[in-house]
Amino acid sequence: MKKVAVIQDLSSFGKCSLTAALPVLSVMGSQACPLPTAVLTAQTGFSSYYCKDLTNEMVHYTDEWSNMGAAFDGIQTGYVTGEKQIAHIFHFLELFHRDKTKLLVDPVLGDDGQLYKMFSTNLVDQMQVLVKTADIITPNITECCLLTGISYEKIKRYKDQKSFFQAVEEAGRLLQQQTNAHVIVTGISMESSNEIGNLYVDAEQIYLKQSAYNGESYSGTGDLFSSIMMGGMMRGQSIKETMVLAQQFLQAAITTTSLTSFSPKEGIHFEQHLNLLF
Ligand code: PXL
Repeated sequence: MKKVAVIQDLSSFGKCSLTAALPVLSVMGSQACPLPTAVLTAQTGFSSYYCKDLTNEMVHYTDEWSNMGAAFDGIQTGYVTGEKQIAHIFHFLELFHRDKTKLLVDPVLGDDGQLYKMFSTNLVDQMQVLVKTADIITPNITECCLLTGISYEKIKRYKDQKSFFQAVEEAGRLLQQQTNAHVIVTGISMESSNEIGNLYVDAEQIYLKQSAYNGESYSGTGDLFSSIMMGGMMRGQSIKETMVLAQQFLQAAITTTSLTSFSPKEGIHFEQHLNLLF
């Protein structure tokens, strides 16, 4: 059985990070080994939450797992609480990132053109180094802009679809060239559009897949997406094929959620659709 180290926080409410990654990786047939970076009562989009930062505990996982002789087929990183955690991730990678290990970095930094308020530009600098070690990166447009230095406002100013997608393509291509990774730019949508897409870019190809969109931004969808990508890689599925599967899954779960009064910050009703990933 393939083993994936999942370096992420555990948020009790919000259906994101580890609460998204664990069920997805399990149903897709991999063993998920969580390295919890923080424990939160709820994800940071809630008006109030308590966060126990576990930065200083991360080294124990690295040491103990190394002493056990643990090895991973995949390593997945997501939300971090600060740049010190990225330093621990580098240490972890020195020990566990082998030639055959697939490393997925979801550079969780911001949304809607804004760096999340608890993050510093130092963190962006460190993330720029981390993404260069990855096999696959899954930024949204904001994160792609923060990592490449491309202007988010300039991309959003395009009002015709063709120029907008061309500008996103340019940003995705630049990130691909800077990192040499497989890049998927996620959650691409023009203002008031009823479609949302993901753009896959590697050294040879570029592929956009769009789905219907209800205009809401739900907690955890990026984490579910990146976990599905990791699950697919572990099963030997192609990135394109897995990306299409991830979109079908998210669309089904979002449709179910939109029929309820669930608030977007609470996440999506993905549990009853996990069979799509089996
Ligand atoms: O979904 C990304 C994420 C993960 N973990 C925490 C978050 C967020 C996004 O805001 O707050 C704690």
